[in-house]
Amino acid sequence: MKSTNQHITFKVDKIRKDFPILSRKVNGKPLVYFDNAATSQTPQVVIDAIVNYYSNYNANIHRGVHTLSQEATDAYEQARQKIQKHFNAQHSHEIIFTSGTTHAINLVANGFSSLLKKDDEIIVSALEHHSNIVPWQMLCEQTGAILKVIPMNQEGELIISAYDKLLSENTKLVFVNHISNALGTINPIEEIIKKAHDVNAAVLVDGAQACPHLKPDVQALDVDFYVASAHKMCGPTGIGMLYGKSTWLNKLPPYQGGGEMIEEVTFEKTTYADLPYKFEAGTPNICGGIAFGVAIDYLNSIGFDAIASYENELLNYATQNLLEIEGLKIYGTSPNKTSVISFNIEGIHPYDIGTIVDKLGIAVRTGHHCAQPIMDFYEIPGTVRASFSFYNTKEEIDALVYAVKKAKTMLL
Ligand code: 7TS
Repeated sequence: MKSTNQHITFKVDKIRKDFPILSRKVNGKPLVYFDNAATSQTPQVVIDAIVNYYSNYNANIHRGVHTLSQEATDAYEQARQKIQKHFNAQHSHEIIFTSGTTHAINLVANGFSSLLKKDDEIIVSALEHHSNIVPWQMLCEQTGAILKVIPMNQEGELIISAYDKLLSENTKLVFVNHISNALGTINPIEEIIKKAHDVNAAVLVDGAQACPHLKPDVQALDVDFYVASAHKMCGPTGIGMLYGKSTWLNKLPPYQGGGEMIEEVTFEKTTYADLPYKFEAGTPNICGGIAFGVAIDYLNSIGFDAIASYENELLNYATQNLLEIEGLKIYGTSPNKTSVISFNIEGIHPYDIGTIVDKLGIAVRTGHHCAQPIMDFYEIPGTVRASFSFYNTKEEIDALVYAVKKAKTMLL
């Protein structure tokens, strides 16, 4: 991301007070939370929204004439509209609540099982999280479609010239993440979408890692499907969303059958509800949906330009300081990346570094990050991943650098 000087006005001390968990200690040290790519922390306004829901208007939605049910229904549907506005979807019924990114991807993959035939081609990228690989492999097994992979280079970028060669009139679907969870690379999704559309293929973009850092405009992108999880965006777990162009969502069959998703049921034939309810069988995560809307309001109150600029500052600071440690190698060196640093120290297993830095209160993720093909590409078992959010500080990065140096001295 491009650097600007906007961080000067970024009031991180004030922002940190919004997050109660940031004042706790871990192993006797102040918590340094650098596992934001796995899940973000929750600001008090979101916690309050959850408490308020269960304290004051907990009820099932879309079915009761009573006041509580109407209040809950209104709040849930208002959250859908907030999400629509945030992603600039044309219609609110193009926003489907799901339990998260994984659920949203499986919903689309399942829908395409009736639209694909043998030898149709599906393209994924080498940078995907397992949740954007395995559902498509399952779909290929069911339909006889063929999975092709856009390769990556040493910097952790997709090789677009190879993508050009994979595209053909047989390509029906392209799936790519907006930002890689393991390396932080920001993929050129505008170009990927445009090229797929040139051969009439549909595109699903996995925005799980992008949405905490930027504000996607689904109409400007002209993307067919865009998916995200609230828990990486300061919202709660168990809720996420699928954006789909209504033309596509109308074509796809329902994912699950049950209450809420029907128009009329008889034992002879059932007709399905209109969008979005066709894809929302059963009692949804009502409180989660409402809290997701509050999390989006919170992020917008800080502002995505300010977030991107400040996080870029943290990324540059951490990159420079970590690279001063001899033997430390960073994986994912694209100039176009977000605030994720995946690294190893020669001769040390990532798990051992993770364990020692945790003793000093620092939370990082270690392992393959559900992106084994990337680890296979670099021929490593995994990495240590530090992922920064707008509530992190340079002092916390200093603590990480100190802890990694200490781990190195202990382990080598
Ligand atoms: N896609 C990407 C790019 C992700 O990073 C993740 C989760 C998912 C999909 C799945 O999201 P879920 O909310 O349905 O679980 N990524 C990570 C991670 O990097 N560390 O823990 C979870």
